[in-house]
Amino acid sequence: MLFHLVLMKLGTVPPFDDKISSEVAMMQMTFRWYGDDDPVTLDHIRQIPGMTGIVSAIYDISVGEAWPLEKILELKNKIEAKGLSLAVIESVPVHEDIKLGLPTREQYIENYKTTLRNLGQAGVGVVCYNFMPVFDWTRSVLDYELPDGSNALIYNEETVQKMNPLSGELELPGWDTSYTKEGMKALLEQYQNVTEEDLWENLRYFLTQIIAVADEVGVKMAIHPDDPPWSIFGLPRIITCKENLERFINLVDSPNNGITLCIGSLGCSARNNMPEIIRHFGAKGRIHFGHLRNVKITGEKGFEEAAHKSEAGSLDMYEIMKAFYDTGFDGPMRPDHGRMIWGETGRPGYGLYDRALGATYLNGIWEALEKSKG
Ligand SMILES: [Mn+2]
Repeated sequence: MLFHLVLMKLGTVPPFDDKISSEVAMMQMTFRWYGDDDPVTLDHIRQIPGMTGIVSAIYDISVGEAWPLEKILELKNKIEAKGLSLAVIESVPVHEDIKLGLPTREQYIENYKTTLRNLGQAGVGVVCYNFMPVFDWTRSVLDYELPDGSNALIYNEETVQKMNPLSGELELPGWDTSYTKEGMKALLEQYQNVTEEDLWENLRYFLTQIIAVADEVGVKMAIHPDDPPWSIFGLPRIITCKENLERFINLVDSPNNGITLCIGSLGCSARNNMPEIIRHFGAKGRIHFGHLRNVKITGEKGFEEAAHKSEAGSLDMYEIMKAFYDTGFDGPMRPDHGRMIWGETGRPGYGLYDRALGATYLNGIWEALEKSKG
């Protein structure tokens, strides 16, 4: 600032020229933060070049309960005190009774609406969620050693298939361990007769009510694709490919019924052409949040998470970022899972260093796209 003032005196810099002037709306680079228990702190995150937004959630409220406004404001204030913004809530989890279509879903849907109203009141613009039965993201190994000595998450279908989900002895990483063995068994049994079509219908029922509230309070809902995008243990999975995403956005035709475009989730299936999918849904204005990660496809249903740079995996990150850019993406985006490098330990996929490198790389591509648009 001092330097700037001196130059002003010399007459080489016009006053007030430091505001960002750009004709296109700006993508916002964000970083996922797991709250006060996260070994990665807001002080770390704010030092990443170009980082302005936080993706977080409230973690001490049971799934299905409404989030009180005071707790949301407390989170927001904590983030803003560090000069960052609360850009996205990831996630507001959907109770299993809603996915199962049980009569008890009504109360959980009401609670979800209350949460959305409170988030809207707090000024949160985007909410990420998923509709995967029982299991969230699934991997077979969390600390697979890559040739360079770094560790990454990988998925091997054989390893996953060897597990019996009804044995009550599930040991795969990344799964909700809050279920008792009996609870998990009972839950899986409830899904025995739930078909993909049933899940679609239960999703439609949920969305019809939720999107009406999102419209009312101005919150963009962004469903996260299933990860990986195929069925595990015979459980239905539906947010898996372009065709199904098209069906999804037509369930409720509102701009607030949108997508978290997670490159690494959809992109670990070779049949998903990521730049094409981004261009298609970006042109319709339905992509509200971007998750950027590279994966190396190792088989029909196998992959290793990789460093963000294109050559490290199977996805062309330049073409992917260009698709976001060309379709005028102006929402939040974040580096997704990173490897563990430089001896860092912590939450698998969510260390500081590799995600920070990813953010910087992605920002670099974006700047080059902007400056070369001619
Ligand atoms: Mn993701």
